[in-house]
Amino acid sequence: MQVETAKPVTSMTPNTSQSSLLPKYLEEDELTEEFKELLSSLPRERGWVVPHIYKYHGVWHTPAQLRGVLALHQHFQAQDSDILLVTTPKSGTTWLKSIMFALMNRSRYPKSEQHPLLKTNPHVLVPFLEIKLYANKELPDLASFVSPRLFCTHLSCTTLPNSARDSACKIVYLCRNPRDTFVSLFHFSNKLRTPNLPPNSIEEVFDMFCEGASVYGPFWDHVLGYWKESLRKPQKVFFLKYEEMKEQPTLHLKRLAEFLGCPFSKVEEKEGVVGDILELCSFGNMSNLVVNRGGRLESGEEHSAYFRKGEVGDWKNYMTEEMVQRLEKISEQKFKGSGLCL
Ligand code: PAP
Repeated sequence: MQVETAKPVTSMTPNTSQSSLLPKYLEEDELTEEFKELLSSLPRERGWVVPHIYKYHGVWHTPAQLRGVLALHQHFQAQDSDILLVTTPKSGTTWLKSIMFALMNRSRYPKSEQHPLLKTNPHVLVPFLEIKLYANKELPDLASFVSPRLFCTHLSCTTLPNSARDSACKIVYLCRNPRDTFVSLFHFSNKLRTPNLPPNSIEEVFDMFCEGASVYGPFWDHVLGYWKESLRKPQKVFFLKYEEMKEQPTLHLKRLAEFLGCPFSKVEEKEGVVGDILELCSFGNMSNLVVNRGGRLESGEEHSAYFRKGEVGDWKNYMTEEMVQRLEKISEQKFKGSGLCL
C-alpha cells in the first residue's frame, strides 16, 4: 500500500507584522459579503486566537476554518479507497499522521535515511482537508494523490461530507483525555496569539472549553459521535485513544494495520518493521529533527508548535482539583451509558 507524498513546502521567513503571524485559516480578512452574512446569522463566542468563533451545525469554528468546511462540502468527493484520519485538535494528530504515513508507505520507504518524515513535517505529508487543501480560494488538485489517498480532518461526525459517510472510505479516529487535550490546546492557542496580545488565562479558556466553545467543540460531542459510529460500523471507523497508543504502541499499530487492510507479515514482524515505524515517529525522534525544530507550515504555524511535551498526564501541572472535578462531571454526564471513558 502506498500513498503519494504531497509536495513539501519550503519554510517561510517569520514576519513580525501582527496579522501575518496568524495561520491563514485563522485570519478574518477577505471574507465575501455572502459569507459575512452567514456569519452574522450564527451564534458567536470570543475566540481563543482570533476575535470570534461561530457555531455552525452544532460545531464551533473560526471564520476561515468554516470557509474551508463549506468549500469541502461543496467540492470534495471521498473515494471508497480513501483513508481519513479524523482527530480532535491536540489529541496527537501530528503523531498519528506520521505513523499512518510510515505504515502505508512502508514498502516504498523501508527503513532508510531517505524517509520523507526525516525531511518533511507530517502536516505537509498528510494534509488537512478543510484547513489546508480547501482553505484557499483555489481548489486543490488532488490528481497527484495516488490511491489509497490519505487525508486528515478535525471535522465532527455530524459535519463530515456525505461522500465520506456514505462511501466505503475508512476512518481512523483519534482522541485524548479532556484534561491533556485542554492543556495542549491552551498552550497552542497562546503560541498562535500575536505577541501584541496578552496570553489567554487558563481559567478563562477553561470555562470556554467546558461550555463547548473551543475549535471543533464541544469536545465531548466530537468524541461521542465517532465513538458511536465505531460501535455501529467497526469496519469503517477505527477508534483510538492517545493514551492507549502510548501504553501499547505495538499492539495498536498492528491493529491499525489490520484495519487498513495492510497487516504486517510474519517476515516484517521478524525484521522489526513495527518497532522501526514507532521509533521513527516517536516524540523524541520527531521533535529533534531539524525540519521540525525550525520552519513553518505554509499556513504560518511553526513546526515546533506541534511538539511540546508529548506526555500523558501533563494536566497535573496546570489544573486545580476543582477543574479536574468539573471535567469529570461533564464527561460523566455526556458519556453516561455509552461505554466510553476518557
Ligand atoms: P493538531 O491537532 O493541532 O494537529 P496535535 O498534533 O494533535 O495538533 O497536538 C500536538 C500534541 O501532540 C502535543 O501534545 P502536548 O501539548 O501535550 O505536548 C504534542 O507534543 C503531541 N505530539 C506531537 N508529536 C508526538 C509524538 N510523536 N508522540 C507523542 N505525542 C506527540
